Amino acid sequence: MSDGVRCMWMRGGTSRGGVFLAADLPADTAARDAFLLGVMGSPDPRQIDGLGGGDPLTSKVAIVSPSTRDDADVDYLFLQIFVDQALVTDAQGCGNMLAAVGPFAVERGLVRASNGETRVRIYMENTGKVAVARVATPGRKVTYRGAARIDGVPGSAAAVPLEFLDVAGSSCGALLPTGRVFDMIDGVAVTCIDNGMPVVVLTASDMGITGYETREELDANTALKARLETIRLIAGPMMNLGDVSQKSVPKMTMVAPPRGDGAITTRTFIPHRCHASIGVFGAVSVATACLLPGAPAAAIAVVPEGFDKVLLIEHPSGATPAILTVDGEGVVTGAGMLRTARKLFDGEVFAQ
Ligand code: NQM
Repeated sequence: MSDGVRCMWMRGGTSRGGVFLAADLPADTAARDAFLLGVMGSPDPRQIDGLGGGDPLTSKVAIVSPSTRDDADVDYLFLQIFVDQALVTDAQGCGNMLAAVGPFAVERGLVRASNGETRVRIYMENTGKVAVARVATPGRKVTYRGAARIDGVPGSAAAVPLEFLDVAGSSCGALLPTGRVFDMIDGVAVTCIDNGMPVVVLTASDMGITGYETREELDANTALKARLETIRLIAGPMMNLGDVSQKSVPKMTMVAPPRGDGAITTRTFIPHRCHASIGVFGAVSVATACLLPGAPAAAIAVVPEGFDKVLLIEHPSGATPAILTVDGEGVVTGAGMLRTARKLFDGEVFAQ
């Protein structure tokens, strides 16, 4: 048995995973990844010999260190630990685990708490961009208790508002990496977009579904999944992501007209399982696609007026409010989202 490594297990938004100080993990990437696969119990669909939970949304790691940058307090590296493959990827970020990073940084003493609320500037190593998290710190102590609710998480918790600075093209080099608002791939009109997360947005009806199916129904639809993967593998190089067969990006979001008072309904594959809700940067990217004249999503979206817009992105377990700021030309200049987080366990974790 290996020595234990200090780790905080946390829920960030609608995700869950291990949060580590970089200094506590092996410096060698291969040794680090082998250790993390052991922690999660991968590869195994049930992750029975680890803490992973058998779902990509609960098989996540955040690695945090003090930042040497002037514009950030801490650096955050996100790692997706695949469930049923021995794969660890840093090719995507995660805005849900991001919600756990601010509280963690304060708890571990990397950021000094203010009385009331503490701003934590987080450099996201995966994308080279900065986010600002506001952490509730009454009496200079992190609290996870509060009245904020997010769909996909029962109960309420302290709000962790997130603000994203200039995230367009963070993985693909441009908001629209193909230079077009839509492309035809395998006979389907798609928007290849990256406003913080590489996403292929396509209409559910073009894929032969309504877009209102449950996560379980879609996960059982092998023909749909094969078609989505065909499109994804073609889209990857077009989005400057290279061969994406071993990567968790781009995400595949099928959209349909809103059912409730939202802007659009979504079903997202991340990329081989259907998301229980939608990722944070995934939602921001889809919301941005809704604002692009000529994009398939824009044709069915209901978009609010004004320069500061809240687009409710409907998903299988409710809706996620993506906050977008647009300029006079309708170009998205800022984005944000309200999340919550919770400390679940603090201690040492072991891998065989
Ligand atoms: O898009 C899942 C999640 C995510 C990523 C995924 C995320 C984001 O919900 O910023 O949060 O898309 O793999 O945690």
